[in-house]
Amino acid sequence: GSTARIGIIKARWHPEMSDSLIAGAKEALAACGVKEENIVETEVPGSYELPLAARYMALSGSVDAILPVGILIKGDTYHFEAISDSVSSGLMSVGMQTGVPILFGVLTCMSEEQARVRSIGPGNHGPDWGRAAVEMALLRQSAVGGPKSKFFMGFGDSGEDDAKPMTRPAERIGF
Ligand code: DLZ
Repeated sequence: GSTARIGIIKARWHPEMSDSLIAGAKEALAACGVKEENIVETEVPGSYELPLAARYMALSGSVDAILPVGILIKGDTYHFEAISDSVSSGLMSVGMQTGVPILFGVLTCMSEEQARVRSIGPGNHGPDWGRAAVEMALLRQSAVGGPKSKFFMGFGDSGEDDAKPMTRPAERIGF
């Protein structure tokens, strides 16, 4: 993962659990060799905002894979189902439209207890998501080119003076 650039977007609801998920994901990124300076982090008010933020980040060209992290917990109304459905289909759609891998780091739980078991302690899903992000980042690099062909448009410092529009030589397309 030493060449992988990973974006993490956190939804601010249920912060204790989302922070634990992100800490677990970042431990896995480090174990895979992802450099700290190649991790871009931002946050949004809630899970509903994750797809658009993921789209902005994907279009910035600054990352090879994005891990949106949110926790949705069912309440008394249909709100949970509506948000869960739109967030999951929205994230998939961003990945398909932009070609930047978008992980599904959203817990959709029937109770807070279910969410705690999956976010804090040995059941933390964050490390799995981190490893999956690295695998997909490398898959993308092998398919469309690595960091040197980045098209940098925002989200922090590109880290390169010569950031330029992505070029895709024919020999680099494909697996
Ligand atoms: C409004 C709301 C509610 C009730 N519950 C959650 C939740 O459990 N998890 C979460 O990430 N966000 C929640 N939100 C906020 C919405 O995702 C969204 O941020 C607001 O409706 C503003 O668009």
